[in-house]
Amino acid sequence: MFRRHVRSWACCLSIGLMVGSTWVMAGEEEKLGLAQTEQTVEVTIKDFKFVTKQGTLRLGLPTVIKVRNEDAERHDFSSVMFEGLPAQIEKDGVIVYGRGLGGVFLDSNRDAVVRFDMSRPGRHEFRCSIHPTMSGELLILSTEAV
Ligand SMILES: [Cu+2]
Repeated sequence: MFRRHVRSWACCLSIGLMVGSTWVMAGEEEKLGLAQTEQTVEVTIKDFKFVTKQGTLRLGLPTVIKVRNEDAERHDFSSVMFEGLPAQIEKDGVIVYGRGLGGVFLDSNRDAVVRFDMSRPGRHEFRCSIHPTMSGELLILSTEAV
């Protein structure tokens, strides 16, 4: 009687685990689906500082950097991370394409969007060329590290 009870409990448990693992697999698929789309970084310039909001950035995926200058002062978002890569910078309704774009100047309360495919993993510094003390960085993971 007791043994039978234990067995049915174990049976329930294994069904629970099966259902659980199916759910996890569905979650993984969803994650892969999301990975196909753009990954976004938000950079806000405030009080002569870069404030960066980034999730996990993966190699080779379309990356969108949204930069906003909330200072009264003019700033610049520049980096060698775009060097040699095709990039697109959108500002004031104008889109500039090119390889070797160095960055973008931003007047007070203006924003810009930079799009590119990151092809080098690691830490990538960006800075303001007008104010050399201003700098920030993005961390790009290689797919193997995830
Ligand atoms: Cu600046």
